[in-house]
Amino acid sequence: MTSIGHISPCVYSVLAEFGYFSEEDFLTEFRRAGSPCAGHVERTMPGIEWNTGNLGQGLSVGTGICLAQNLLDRPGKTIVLMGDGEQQKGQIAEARRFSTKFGQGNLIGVVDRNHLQIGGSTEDVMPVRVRDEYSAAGWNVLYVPDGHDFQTIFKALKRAWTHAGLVPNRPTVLITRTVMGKGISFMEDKAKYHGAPLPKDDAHAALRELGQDQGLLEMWSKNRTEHKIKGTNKKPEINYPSIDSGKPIVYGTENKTDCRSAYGAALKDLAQRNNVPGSAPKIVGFSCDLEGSVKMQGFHSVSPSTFIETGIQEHHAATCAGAVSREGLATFFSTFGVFAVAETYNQHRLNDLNETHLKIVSTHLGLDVGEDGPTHQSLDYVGLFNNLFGFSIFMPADPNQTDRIVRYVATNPGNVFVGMGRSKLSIITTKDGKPFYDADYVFQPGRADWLRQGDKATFLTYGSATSQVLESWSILDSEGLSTGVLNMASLKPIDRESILEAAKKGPLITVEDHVAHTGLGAVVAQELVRAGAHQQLLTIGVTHYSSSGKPDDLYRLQGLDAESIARKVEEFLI
Ligand SMILES: Cc1ncc(C[n+]2csc(CCOP(=O)(O)OP(=O)(O)O)c2C)c(N)n1
Repeated sequence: MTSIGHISPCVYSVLAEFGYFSEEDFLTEFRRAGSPCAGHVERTMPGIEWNTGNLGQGLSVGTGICLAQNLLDRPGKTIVLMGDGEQQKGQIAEARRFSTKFGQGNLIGVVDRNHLQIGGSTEDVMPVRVRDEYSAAGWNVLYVPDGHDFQTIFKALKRAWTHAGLVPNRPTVLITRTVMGKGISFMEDKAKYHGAPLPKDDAHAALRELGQDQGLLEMWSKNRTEHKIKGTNKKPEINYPSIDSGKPIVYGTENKTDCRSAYGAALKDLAQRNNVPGSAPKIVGFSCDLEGSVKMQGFHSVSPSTFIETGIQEHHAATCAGAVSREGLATFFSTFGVFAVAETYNQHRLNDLNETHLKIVSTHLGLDVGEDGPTHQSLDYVGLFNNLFGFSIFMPADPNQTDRIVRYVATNPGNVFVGMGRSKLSIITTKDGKPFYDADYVFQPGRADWLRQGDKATFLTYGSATSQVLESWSILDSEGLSTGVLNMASLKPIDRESILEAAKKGPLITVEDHVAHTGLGAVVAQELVRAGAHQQLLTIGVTHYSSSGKPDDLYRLQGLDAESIARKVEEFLI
């Protein structure tokens, strides 16, 4: 595992040497459009298992692989190569603690201690006491004074591998002292050569010092110009377990329940069926010190060894969980919306590039968070996850739909964001008062549900807002205004056909507990324009940061309560 993705020329050279691909492929395609041979190591190339480049995430990936190895009783060790400037990243400190807590004797870190980074000396840019920090986190620390001497490196690696004389069940790090640019006198220890291609004269001088043929440079330049990019990407294999989805839990209309409790109950049931004592587990759950709030206690109690408490280390948890999800384990990552979405967006982006199968189930979304106030009211989850090409977005409208969605995502590979609010909700019913999402309901991505039919206009909504909209529908219905209600629980993929079907009937009204201009309203507007459908659209959502307070009061202040929605719709339609 190479955490410093920018050393791709070095990694590709070694892989070419070992026959993973030809030297020709590497030297003619490196960093060129359409080629898998990217500027930072990417798993499109044979021999690479994880795309990196965003520094600080690789150690978390290594801990994830080790965790899966230990849970599945798989032999082997994971070696993570890191830079010394990279040690400035906070996520590495998170990963260090995690690895110690989980007794990862199968993890070996290697730090390339060249004391240089882009801006110059690591001591000037931002000093880090690398050895002390690993030691303080409980790691075995081996110092390699000459990181250019293969025998010394080999001995240290062997010792780390066999754990000879080291504290057992603890990860080990090798701090290897190196000199950047080693072997080319004028480049040694000079930060200005970091990441910059050599001017032609310098390149010739370097070849001379290395005793290489001077014609090499021109030859490969010519080869590159003449070469046609083949663009042959390695096809990554999907490693996802077969999961028994169990039987749906149906919540009756007599009580209000929160979606997060329904998530907790479904996850516990899935664990009981799939994590059977005596055989390899299939489901893992990550929490970031919010086990009770995200309702993971049931899962924890029935599957303690696969309940992974990471502490308040969301960046690490997001990456580590992503890595675990690629190792044949259905992996859930749960925390509040602000931490599961905005706080860890870049980690999820890199997970997505790595085609993980992460199930982010986020509670506490929207103004529905209530009294915790604006810092905790996540309002951008649809907008942000809509940027990540591989992620699906599902927002259940009630506990019954939550149960089915959680079972669906557990049984299917791929990255998904499942979001919910905090409050207890009424069960969504049919017009005659029966649970709409009953035992026969099967969740289908890309399919919206007509909760109510009407001919003057259609509401499009999802998640916690659905209950408000159904109340608005009743108000308008009692006043003789016939509207339809579409529950768009699958926001990505979106049900284009239902949107256009609704647009044929009359104006559309989107209602959401989300920033009004980046959520469903924006998606629907795009779909209408794309299809050339001429229809009016009213977007109702959150328009400014709110305050603390009861969700109903916060909704009222932003015109998102049932009465205000009904009045806005009347005004809009008249
Ligand atoms: C999160 C992040 N910030 C900034 C960069 C840009 N960057 C690429 S390499 C580098 C310096 C890395 O220094 P170090 O870890 O010491 O590696 P080395 O100097 O040995 O190449 C930086 C800042 C990045 N890739 N990722």
